[in-house]
Amino acid sequence: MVRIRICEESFVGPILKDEIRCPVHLYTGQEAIATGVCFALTEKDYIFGSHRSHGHYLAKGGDIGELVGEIYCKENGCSRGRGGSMHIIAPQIGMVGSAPIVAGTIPLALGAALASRIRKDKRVTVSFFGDGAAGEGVLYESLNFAALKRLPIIFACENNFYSTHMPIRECRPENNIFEIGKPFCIESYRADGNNVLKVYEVSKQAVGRCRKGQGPVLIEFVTYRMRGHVGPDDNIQGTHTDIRSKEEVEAWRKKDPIRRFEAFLIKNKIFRKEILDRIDREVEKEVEEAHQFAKMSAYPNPNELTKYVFKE
Ligand SMILES: Cc1ncc(C[n+]2csc(CCOP(=O)(O)OP(=O)(O)O)c2C)c(N)n1
Ligand SMILES: [Mg+2]
Repeated sequence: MVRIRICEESFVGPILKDEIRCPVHLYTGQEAIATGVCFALTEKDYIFGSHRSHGHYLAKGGDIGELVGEIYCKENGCSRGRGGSMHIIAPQIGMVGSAPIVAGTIPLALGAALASRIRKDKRVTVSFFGDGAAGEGVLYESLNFAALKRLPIIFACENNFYSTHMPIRECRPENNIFEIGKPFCIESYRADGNNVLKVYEVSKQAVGRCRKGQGPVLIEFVTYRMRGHVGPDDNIQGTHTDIRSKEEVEAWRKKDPIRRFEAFLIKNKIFRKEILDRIDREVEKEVEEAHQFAKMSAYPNPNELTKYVFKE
């Protein structure tokens, strides 16, 4: 969680200075979800992300230098600088890909789960998406198909109450995303997405069900993003108080998943504060090195624009 947080926050300065030019959707505040879910998976399992997927990539074990390289659109990035922040991929560790078409990766995840079912390889696939994707028809088609074929897939919805600047109360009559699995007879849960232990607990249970061939699971993780929807040009600092009141943001700041887990660790004498501080220093160094790695690299050669494009 600390690695994700410090890495995400390290982009704010370069975004505001226009050194990072692609749209960047920061995951600050939602770290417990990627971390808790991926901790319940093995390296062989698959995950698919969305436009806000740096955290998913890192939690699955993606290389931090290649992530930062990609966000600077450099040749040494994980998509060789062709994708930028919203096209993050590391198939070697099961991060099969992310893409910004809202709900667009859900049917891709479904296909991966179907492949696992056919191959009997026991892999579990997680599809991460936001509350906004719950307004897209393809999610419901995918739920139906997954249930019908009892596919080993977890639909992980990160409900942060906003889809760009649209509050969920303006686009759903009830804030009840976890209930959408029920008409398809899909085991469905709602969990506190800012409590990493709760996220892990429910994910472990869901992974167990999928592994045993008991069919798909839908989990709604309730959370909040601490930054604006997107940078560099759209309120990266999260201060659109006309959309999200200061009181609302402050109330969620008190539920910060990292601070909460740190308090738990200290209270239960698992870690001392000095150890937590040392982790912060180590990660800051690692992130600094990742930025150096990114800056060292060239931009992709324009003549090689279509080098990795699929051709028949
Ligand atoms: C099909 C489609 N419609 C609209 C957009 C524009 N868009 C980009 S992100 C976004 C909001 C997504 O909200 P949510 O799924 O809740 O994810 P969050 O940004 O909160 O993580 C929208 C509408 C898009 N990328 N794709
Ligand atoms: Mg959202």
